[in-house]
Amino acid sequence: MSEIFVLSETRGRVGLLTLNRPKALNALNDQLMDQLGAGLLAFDANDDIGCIVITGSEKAFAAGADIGAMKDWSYMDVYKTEYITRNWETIRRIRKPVIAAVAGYALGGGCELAMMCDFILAADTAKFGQPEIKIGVIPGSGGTQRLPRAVGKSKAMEMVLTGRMMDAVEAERAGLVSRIVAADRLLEDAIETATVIAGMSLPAVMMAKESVNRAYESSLSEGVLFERRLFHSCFAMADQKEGMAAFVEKRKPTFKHM
Ligand code: CO8
Repeated sequence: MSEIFVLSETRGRVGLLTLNRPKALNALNDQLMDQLGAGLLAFDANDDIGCIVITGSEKAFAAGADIGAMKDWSYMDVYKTEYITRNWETIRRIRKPVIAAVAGYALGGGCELAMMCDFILAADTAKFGQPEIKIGVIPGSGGTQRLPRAVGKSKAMEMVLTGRMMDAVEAERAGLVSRIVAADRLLEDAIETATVIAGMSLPAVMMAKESVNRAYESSLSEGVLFERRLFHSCFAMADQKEGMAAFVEKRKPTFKHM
């Protein structure tokens, strides 16, 4: 039986996935990425889950793709089988919100994984970086694309070219993370935030996620049009009727997630 590298549990309507390869600072090997993908897909398909949190350990969210596993690969191994990339794309198919709760190192593929999540909550101990250049390669899972979009070209370029890390304060200032919390509060805070999201109307949450993501992949006018179409479709939802009626009647809404 293969080792369990990702722990999966639920906290109310929140699905929690914990990367669990402590001896290698959660280096992301193929088995771990398969297990993470399976955990994400299971929560996405589970009607009782409204938001997902991915976290690591106190010392590392993930220190990158597994260098030991990659070191002897040839170009043909990588090109023909897409061996290292095939299971990194699963997270992009997840329609419910995914929060990265990052303490310690988020480096290389670990930083890329955090950036693939919908937003990042950082412990004050978090350190982000794309150090691939130091081992003779470049980021391979979106780092050169998502980092400039998050922090701007100049800072992204410096980080990718030098491999230097940024601490939580710099990451927050640059817009990479939504918020910094004390390390001993990170998981609690992430679950609290996820619980707030999971208490909203699920279809509205899914539409909001889809629409914000569209901002990255289209012109402003196309994005605004996309948002407007989704906004219009909210008026076909029972949760819109309930949410607005509850506001007018000065009570809490009871969403049916439909
Ligand atoms: N891969 C494999 N093992 C690792 C990795 C890694 N990325 N990072 C740490 N480890 C292992 C170490 O080898 C060590 O194992 P052992 O105890 O058996 O020797 C253990 O974790 C602890 O690490 P250290 O002793 O080095 O701990 P330190 O506290 O001294 O240092 C650092 C921590 C600074 C994080 C250091 O471990 C480090 O620099 N790690 C490598 C960081 C790095 O270069 N990451 C980028 C990897 S390449 C990449 O991610 C490409 C992504 C492309 C995605 C492709 C798929 C689509």
